[in-house]
Amino acid sequence: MSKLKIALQKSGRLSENSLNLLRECGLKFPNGNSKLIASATNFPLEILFLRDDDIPHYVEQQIADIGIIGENILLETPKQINTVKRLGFSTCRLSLAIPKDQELNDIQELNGKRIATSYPTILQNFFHEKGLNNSIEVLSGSVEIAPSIGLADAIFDIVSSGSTLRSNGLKEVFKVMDSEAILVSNPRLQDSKMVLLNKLLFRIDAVNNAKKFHYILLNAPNDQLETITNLLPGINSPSILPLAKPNWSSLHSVIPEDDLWDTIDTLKEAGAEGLLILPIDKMIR
Ligand code: PRT
Ligand code: ZN
Repeated sequence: MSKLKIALQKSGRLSENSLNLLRECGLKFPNGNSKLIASATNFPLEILFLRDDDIPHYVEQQIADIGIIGENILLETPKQINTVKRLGFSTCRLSLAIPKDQELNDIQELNGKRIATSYPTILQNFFHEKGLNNSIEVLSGSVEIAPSIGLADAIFDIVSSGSTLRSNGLKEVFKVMDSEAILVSNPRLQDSKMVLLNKLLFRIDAVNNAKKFHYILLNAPNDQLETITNLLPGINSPSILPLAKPNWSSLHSVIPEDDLWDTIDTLKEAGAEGLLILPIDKMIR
């Protein structure tokens, strides 16, 4: 049977998260990525370890069928490949930054300034949209030193915690876009590979849905069950089991991660007691 080939970053900010996702999907493969190619032992999948910038080209040329990259890479060098799923890890933003002792009240004030970046296409598109005319200094790395050495007035770069900007005397003044890891695919996959991709996507959804919810068990007086059920509708509806204590029940459901603590407060006010919140490993709706 033909194997689905996935291109992953060999070493960098996407590598560990990408491999972890595959592991959470139940795939087993040799540890360590010192080799350039590895095969899963329990799924027809071959992993190619590459530099992230090369992945879109390999997927477009069908050397790899699918790949995991930062969204920013694809926007910078668009290719004939499909974005199949947003993966929610290796998140960052691409922002404009200026020396910290300067002020910028309006983005229009950047007009005519020199901006250093490794992402000229994204930046040019943004300037075009805003009607700005700037000269762009394209650098392949260490963009943040450009203002201090007199190469540029501002920079456009990836920001995560912001500490690189701060330690180079810069401050973020405008976020142009957010980015996260995405799963991309060649648009012309054979049917047999499509079956494998769909199988993998099903597992990724189960893993990612599980991260958005917790399992909750609680006890409540029967006269409060309706209120509590409305607060915890669960996947379909909660399970309710009678307790040995008269007129009390145990309710099992799922609770979204997003407003976990606010919901817990409301549940307590509604009379819930003995709440247990547990992680979910996989969730299939
Ligand atoms: O060697 P290879 O070409 O494969 O890797 P790379 O060095 O080009 O990429 P890598 O590993 O640095 O980043 C891969 C992808 O991770 C990027 O394309 C982004 O989509 C995403 N990502 C998430 C980041 C960051 N966070 C990040 N913080 N990419 C880069 N950075 C850098 C940024 O360039 C800046 O130098 O980290 C610094 C800023 O970090 P903070 O935390 O100080 O703000
Ligand atoms: Zn790279």
